[in-house]
Order: sequence, then structure tokens, then C-alpha cells
Amino acid sequence: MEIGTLQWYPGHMVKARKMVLENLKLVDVAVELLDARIPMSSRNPEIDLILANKLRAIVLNKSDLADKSQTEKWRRFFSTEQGYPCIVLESQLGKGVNNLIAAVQELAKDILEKLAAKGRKPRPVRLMMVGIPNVGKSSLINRLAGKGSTRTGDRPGVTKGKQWIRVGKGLEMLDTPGILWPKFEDPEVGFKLAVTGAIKDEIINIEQVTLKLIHILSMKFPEALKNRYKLEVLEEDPSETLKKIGVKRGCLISGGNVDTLKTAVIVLNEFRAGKIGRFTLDELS
Ligand SMILES: Nc1nc2c(ncn2[C@@H]2O[C@H](COP(=O)(O)OP(=O)(O)OP(=O)(O)O)[C@@H](O)[C@H]2O)c(=O)[nH]1
Ligand SMILES: [Mg+2]
Repeated sequence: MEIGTLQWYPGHMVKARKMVLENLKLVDVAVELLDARIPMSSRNPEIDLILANKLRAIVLNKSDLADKSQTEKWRRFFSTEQGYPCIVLESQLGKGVNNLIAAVQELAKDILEKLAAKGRKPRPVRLMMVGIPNVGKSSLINRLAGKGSTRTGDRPGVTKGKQWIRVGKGLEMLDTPGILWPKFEDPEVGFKLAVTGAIKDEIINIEQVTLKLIHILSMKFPEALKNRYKLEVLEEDPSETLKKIGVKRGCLISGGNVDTLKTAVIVLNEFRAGKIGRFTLDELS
């Protein structure tokens, strides 16, 4: 499927990568945020290289929008098969945040014990968030920065201009997250990134993405789609279903035709807001 002309600027990516790598040097633990609706597609394929030699926790964020049993399967996959502590989170509401703090502290225990053995002064565990655009990095930072945290300000001697935020006792977080560009050759992955909002709407073909979404929902979750838009039956052709939805929602243009773009925007936004239901698009069996 053609989701639009995707342009990734190599220069921009190189710069972003360099910044992530530089910041990573300053921390003990990286928290890799994934979108629970697309745990595989929201993973930067180069992540293992970028995070090599770094302790890592994985967060399945936006779990409120994903299928519960799928999220549990993914959590087990990452923790059991890949060996990373994996925390299910809703960073908007802050649900699961304490589990994340505990996991980070547990991960860094050895580092701190080694420092202590060398007679060094105890210091907080340092962490940073990494993830693709829109996955919830800033929301999570704000959540962690909320209660009981203080901005520690510039710390000369570490790196000029970096802001550290103290999170409760014994934890410190870099206030700038590492943005990992999504990267894909597989158009299916491109679709999943577009439909969940990881790729800017300006560069995707909204109508095409929505038609594909309607197609998938019609095949896999027909009742959810019917219920949301009060449709008695679903058409075989997703563009016919889109038109029916447009009529229901009064998205008409002169001549009585359906404004399909306006309708597509509504469906896409309602999907992203979880109004059609909770779906995981990268499924584990
Ligand atoms: N439903 C839901 N929405 C969330 C959650 N976490 C974040 N969001 C929403 O997702 C959108 C993006 O969140 P941000 O925290 O700005 O994401 P980000 O990773 O910092 O994005 P960039 O700065 O663009 O890389 C916002 O509209 C948030 O309100 C969550 O757990 N559940
Ligand atoms: Mg952000």
C-alpha cells in the first residue's frame, strides 16, 4: 500500500543518532519506549546497535489503547525471550510508573555496588528515555518529574547544558529524550506507524491509511466498527464503508456527495483515541 511519499533525510537522521549516542554515554539505563499497539513496528531496527552496552528496560506505553491479552503476551515475550524487564504503562495517566522506577533501580544495582566497592560516593542512577516520535516520551518524563522531583539544573563537569531531573530517591533522569526515527522498508510497518500517529499526518495519505484501517477492522474486528458507526452491515469495499460512515456523520459536500477526506480524518482520529476499541496491530499468537 502506498501511504504517501515518505522522505527521511539522511543528514537529519545522522544528527539525531549522534545526539542519542552522546546522551546515552551519560546514563546507566536506557528506557526504550514502545507503542503497545505495535510493539515490533515501533522498534527502531537499529536499536540493538544504538543501545549496545547499555542496560535497558522496555516500556509498552499507551497500553490503554491496546488489546489487554496481547499486551500481556508481548510483556512476556520481551521479558522471557529477550531478557529485558518490560513494564506496561499508561504514561498519560502515570499508571505503571512505580514499576518502572523499581525496574530501573534493580537494573542499575550492580553498577552502584561496583562504585561502592571502589569506595566512590553513592550517586543516583541515571536514565534516559528513547523511542520513536509520539510514543509518549515527554508524557512519561513529565509524569516522573511530577511528584517529589526537582530539576537539578546544569551540572558542570558532566555535560554543559544538560538538565537532570531528580526522580524520588536515588534516581535521576535526563530531561531530553532520545528520538529514534522510525525506519522501515516494509510498507506494512509504514502503515502501522502512520495509523498510530508516529509519522506526521502531513506526509501520509490520510485517506489511503484510513481505507486500509477500515479494511483491517472489517476483517478482524467487524463488530467494533459496526458498533461505533451504527452500521448494519459492512461493505466489501472499504471505500463504500467510508462513504456510509460519512453519511452517518453528516460529512457531505455540495451535490450530496460524501467528503471522504473529512470522514477519513474522523475515523483515523477516533481510532487513535481508542474510541473504536482497543487493538493491537502487531499480534503475537
Ligand atoms: N492514550 C494514551 N495516550 C498517550 C499515552 N502517553 C502519551 N499519550 C499521548 O500521545 C501523544 C504523544 O505524547 P508525547 O509524550 O508528546 O510523545 P513524545 O514521544 O514525547 O513525542 P515526540 O516529542 O514527538 O517525539 C500525546 O497526545 C499524549 O497525550 C498513553 O499512555 N495513553
Ligand atoms: Mg516529546
